Amino acid sequence: MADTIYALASGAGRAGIAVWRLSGEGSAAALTALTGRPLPPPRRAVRAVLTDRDAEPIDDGLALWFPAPASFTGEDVVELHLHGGRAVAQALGQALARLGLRPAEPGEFSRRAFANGKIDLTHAEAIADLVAAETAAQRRQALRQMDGTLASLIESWRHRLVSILARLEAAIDFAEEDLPPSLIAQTRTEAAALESDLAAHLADNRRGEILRDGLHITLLGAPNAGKSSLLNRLAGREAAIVSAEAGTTRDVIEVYLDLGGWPAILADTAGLREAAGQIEAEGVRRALARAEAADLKLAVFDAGLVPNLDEATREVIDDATLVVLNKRDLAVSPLPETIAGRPTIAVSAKTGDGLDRLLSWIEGEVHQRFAVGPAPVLTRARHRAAAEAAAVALSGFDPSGDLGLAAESLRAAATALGRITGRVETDEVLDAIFREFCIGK
Ligand SMILES: Nc1nc2c(ncn2[C@@H]2O[C@H](COP(=O)(O)OP(=O)(O)OP(=O)(O)O)[C@@H](O)[C@H]2O)c(=O)[nH]1
Ligand SMILES: [Mg+2]
Repeated sequence: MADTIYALASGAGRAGIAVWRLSGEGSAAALTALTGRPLPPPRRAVRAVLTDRDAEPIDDGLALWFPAPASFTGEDVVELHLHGGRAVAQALGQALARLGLRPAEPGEFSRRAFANGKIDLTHAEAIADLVAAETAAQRRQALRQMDGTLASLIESWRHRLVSILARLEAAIDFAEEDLPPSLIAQTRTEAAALESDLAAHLADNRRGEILRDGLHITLLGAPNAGKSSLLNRLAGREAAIVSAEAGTTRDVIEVYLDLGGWPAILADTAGLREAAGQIEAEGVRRALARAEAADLKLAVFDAGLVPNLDEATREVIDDATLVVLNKRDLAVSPLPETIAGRPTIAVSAKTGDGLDRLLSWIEGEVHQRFAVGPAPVLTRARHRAAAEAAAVALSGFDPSGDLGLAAESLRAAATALGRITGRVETDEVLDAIFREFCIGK
């Protein structure tokens, strides 16, 4: 029998109300022991005066009883709504421990719900994402996934695989001379259609993952171009040190932004140049490494130096770069409209001129590149790896050769897809997934 577990499901610390959750076969006995009364009717909130075994009062609150299997975990569950305070929490924890319950591990409730077939893995992950969501777009994505959109997409792909497999197996049963040629042709067409659907979802620019994890934007430019000043302006606070001395920023400094619902991590970096010392050289190395990994780059030039443009900055410009001409207030020459083929935007971090335009430009780019449409998307690297493995297996499908081998590649693809929803998964992988959850979930 699995242990009966308990946890504070609401946030820790002082609060008007704290919600506790108990799950497992011992939940009912724990509730009757704490209240000294029979079990209340299922799924109805009832007043509950809780006392410890030596009749020491714990708190006066509400209790709900969810008998298995109609509960979140699929086990017997009790929910207690008590006053949120440290002393109440301590007294209840002690009383529950004495009754033989143990504190839940992070994600243990969700894991039990998964084990009991109440939710699939993508649903469990969506709950964790919803709790962690910090922007409106993240919340919407988590809700969509919780609704089962990703799971049903994956399941529909699996069903298609299974139906191709069924046809192929029928073909295997025919004697070679009786084999209807259309049967094999059909499996080929269907496999190719599925392969291209998979490819279309894999070529989604990692939208779902980026929305979940945050978009990485990196500021790059020559020393003194005003990168740190821009970061402070965009963040609305003095996060980075600004000075007239070239080479002020050495390490990478990050701030978090909400770009119209998109969570973004904006990184300030050391100015690009042949560094004077070891520390600065390391800073430049880090800046370039960040640039490599960034989803979007902001290349910053000093407008006061136009027409002389910093060569090292120009070199980092690519399709994922927005070009910013800062210090517009100091510009003396006409400013170029494009640099390295990319349009420029002129701003002044000092006066604030052009910053609203810059911000909406960044938002527009983000939206255009990564906006998540209504179609479900892969939201984790785990999903992508499994879908890629399925695509690879499927690309090996060749019904004109050995039919047994062809069937094998379909099975391998189905297994890979099954990993996403958790149909096929090892304990080790499940441990890693649920460990990320908070306690009480
Ligand atoms: N006039 C004017 N000065 C600016 C502007 N933006 C930044 N500065 C000044 O330029 C100098 C350098 O600014 P920083 O933001 O430290 O430049 P940085 O690119 O971070 O420099 P490093 O960290 O050394 O690479 C400071 O004296 C800023 O006050 C601007 O738009 N106009
Ligand atoms: Mg700086």
